[in-house]
Amino acid sequence: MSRKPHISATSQSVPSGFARPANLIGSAWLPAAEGRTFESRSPADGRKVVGVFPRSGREEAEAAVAAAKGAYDAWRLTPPPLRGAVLRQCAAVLRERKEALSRLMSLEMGKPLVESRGDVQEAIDCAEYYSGEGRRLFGDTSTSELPSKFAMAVRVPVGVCGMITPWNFPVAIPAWKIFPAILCGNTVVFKPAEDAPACGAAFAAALRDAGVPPGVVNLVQGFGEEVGAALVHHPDVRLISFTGSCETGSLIAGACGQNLKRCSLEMGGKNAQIVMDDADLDLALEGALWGAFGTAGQRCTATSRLILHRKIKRTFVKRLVAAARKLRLGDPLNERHQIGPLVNEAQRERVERYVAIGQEEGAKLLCGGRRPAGAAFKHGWYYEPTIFDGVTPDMRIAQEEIFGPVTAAIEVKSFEQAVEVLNGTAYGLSSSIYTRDVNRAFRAIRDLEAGITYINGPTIGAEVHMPFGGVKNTGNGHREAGQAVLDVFSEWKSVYVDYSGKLQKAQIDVQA
Ligand code: UN1
Repeated sequence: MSRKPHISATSQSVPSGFARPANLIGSAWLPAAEGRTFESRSPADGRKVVGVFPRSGREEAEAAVAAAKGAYDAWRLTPPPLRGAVLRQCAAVLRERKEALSRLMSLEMGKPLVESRGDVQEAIDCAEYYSGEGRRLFGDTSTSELPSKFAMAVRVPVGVCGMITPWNFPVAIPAWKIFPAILCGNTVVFKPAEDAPACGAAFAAALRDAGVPPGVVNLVQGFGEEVGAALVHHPDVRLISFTGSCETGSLIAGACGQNLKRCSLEMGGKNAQIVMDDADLDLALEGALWGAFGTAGQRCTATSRLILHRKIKRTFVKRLVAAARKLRLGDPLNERHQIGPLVNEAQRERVERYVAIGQEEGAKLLCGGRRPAGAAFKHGWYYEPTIFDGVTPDMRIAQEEIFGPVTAAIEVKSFEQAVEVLNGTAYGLSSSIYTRDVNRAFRAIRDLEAGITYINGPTIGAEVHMPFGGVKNTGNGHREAGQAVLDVFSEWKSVYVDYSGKLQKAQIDVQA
């Protein structure tokens, strides 16, 4: 592979130096130690090279951890409002570069431009939200059981954090990990997905240009088994925050468990939208289309099951198929297009395997189930929006995460059965119900086993000031975003100040 960086013609609107083909270690942009590289290619046209990036390993990971460790004390001692001011600058730089970053994203990972803009906006929202946190970062003050004694709990940083992020939200997800982490006083080594290295580099460059001090955020490009594993096993990395597959997440959790490292995982989903017989069907239809086929179904929150009341099922499915057939597939940089390609060949093959499994299991393929024909699609990893009917809850296509534009319609007789089916998978990220009955809506809020429940909205659409994450195999009990993520990126320290001037013994001197 060539070591010379190459930016293709379609990325002309991306300023030079914007997505640097190098690691960021301290203040230096460096190639991989042995000069090894890997390419990032556009999923819309595999002939286009987006850039060539350092294929790093243990040595680069160690250098980045050392830089993060070196920067830690000065950053930890920087007052939080000043750390917040740096985040405000990050928001400003990201806003300035929003269009260029969005174009780079559509080119590199294939989602339509309008969605890429939403991804960058989510990062801007995060930077703004956590910049305000610099003047809060509240702890607790409490009482003491002893006289002339004061008790409080304060947040302290954890140390060096390793961030391992996916390609499907290549700016938003790094942002919602890195911004709260550095606001809390931690320093970071960031390993972007190997399918979105240019986005990772452009994001890291934006942070540096915004004034994040050297070493506070370091970037190491490369593969999970090489860089990711080195971070997970490094004794100076105190925390791993990971978003990705359950298989990788469980390996990370095992290693972190053995090394007594903090670890926050966001993994798969098998999200469902329930449509009851009293629902506004137009609204539910729009929600299902966006939820199932937005980002070509490559979201952890995608609607991969539709749980439909039997009274509306036929009409609903018929209308959904008609609408899905009208979705415009094509180059994600062309604003007319609603669905871009899948991220890479392996992902398309995975989707194809699941479509074959669905057919073998006896589900009825109503539309899609194939690659679109035509010259425009020849060099990209496109796949048509696919709807299965006659799916039963135990089928593999109703149980396993596909991560593509495939949704499975399951018929139910009642609200109770809908809840049971929705809850009947190993995952629990997002859920949705369309109904006009307020009692049912509240029962759904109470009974659906998921980290997120939408009433009369699709399964996608999380906002940055709300906790994000899931139950069961979707996570390991943590939440990202909102106030909740502060509990991931800080430790609680309890402080007792005894101003009585004598030894006082808790539980012994006073028995309440
Ligand atoms: C993901 O699905 O990987 O709610 C993250 C949403 C986005 C975040 C999704 N704001 O769809």
